[in-house]
Amino acid sequence: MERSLVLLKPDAVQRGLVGTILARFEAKGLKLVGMKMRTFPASLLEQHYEVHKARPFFKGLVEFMSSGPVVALALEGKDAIAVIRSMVGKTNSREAAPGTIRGDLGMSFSNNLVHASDGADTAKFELGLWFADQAELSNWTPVSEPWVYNVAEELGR
Ligand code: FUP
Repeated sequence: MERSLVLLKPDAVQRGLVGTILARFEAKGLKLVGMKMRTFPASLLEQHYEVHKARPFFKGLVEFMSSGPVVALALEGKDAIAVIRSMVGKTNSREAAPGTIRGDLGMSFSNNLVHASDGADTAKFELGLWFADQAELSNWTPVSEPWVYNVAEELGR
């Protein structure tokens, strides 16, 4: 099982799309293991987007992401990182394929509703940053798990 960090950005919260987006992840079969909502400090966003520090859009991106409440999610599943990235779609919502979150719900490049970890190393770094306290993460077994996955083939039980 893999874990990924997902952020529902200020535009998702302002547009009342938190439930709609979360429902897609739940319906897919991803397990919610962490969730919190807050207006996070710019200092956290600067660390989160450190790789983009030298880019011209960095300042605006940090300002946008710290401008209002964000919902941070930790989601778990088999190949969760790649599965979630495919559900989110291309960065520019206008180019994102129909059926993806950005493709179905957005029209903007920068106000693109969601962030999702893009690889194993990034996920580890981002989960450590946003859910530094392990007590904020829930280890639990959904009753649906043996129906979401094939027990012998995918859960190895
Ligand atoms: P993504 O992985 O799809 O979230 O996109 P990136 O990590 O490449 O970029 C992070 C965020 O910066 C994007 F969600 C939107 C914003 N961005 C811009 O505003 N302008 C750019 O040229 C590139 C990214």
